[in-house]
Amino acid sequence: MFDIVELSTQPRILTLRNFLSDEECSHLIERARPKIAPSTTVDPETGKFILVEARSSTSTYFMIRETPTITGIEDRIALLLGLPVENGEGLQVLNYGVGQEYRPHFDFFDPNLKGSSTVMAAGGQRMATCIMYLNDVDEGGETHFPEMDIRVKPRKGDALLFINVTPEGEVDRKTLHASLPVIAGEKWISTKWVREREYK
Ligand code: PD2
Ligand code: ZN
Repeated sequence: MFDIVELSTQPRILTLRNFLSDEECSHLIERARPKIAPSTTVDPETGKFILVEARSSTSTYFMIRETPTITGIEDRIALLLGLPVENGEGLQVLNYGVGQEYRPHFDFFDPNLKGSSTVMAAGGQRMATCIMYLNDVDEGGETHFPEMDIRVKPRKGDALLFINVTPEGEVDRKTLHASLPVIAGEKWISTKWVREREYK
């Protein structure tokens, strides 16, 4: 079983110590490695996927329940959140080399932006984010919440879980977060974004 440490109550931010086993970490890295490519983000104006300087990592994704190991991880996240596996987007795997980062952003879709309705048509809002650290980073690469001055050092097997909406159901702008540049070594993570409804 993993240990849960609360970093913030609102927004709710939890670290889950030893959430993944070493085997689960290497399963994700080895299956992602051959297919990683420069990361894209959603263009807030058009809702289309675009390449941006703000996200310099390379990445790939899996289908939900793509392998028995992935199914095990997805079941655990679903149980913890009380939301069905079907609400999850496929796991993403990201790799950051030295100097690569993910600048401050929100994981929720901003209701004020034109492109959000396109991406929200399938499954609605991104209620929760679960970032899983797949390796130890020699230096840098912390996940940073600048509005709350919270920094989380990547530690192999740990996960970071946070809720992107307030209890009233509004998007929570205090969840602004970034991946600080890697200074030495490399960083591998896997992200699960969980929607309000079934994601199709
Ligand atoms: O790699 C991270 O620490 C990170 C930081 C911010 C990942 C994401 N966002 C994400 O995948 O949304
Ligand atoms: Zn993010």
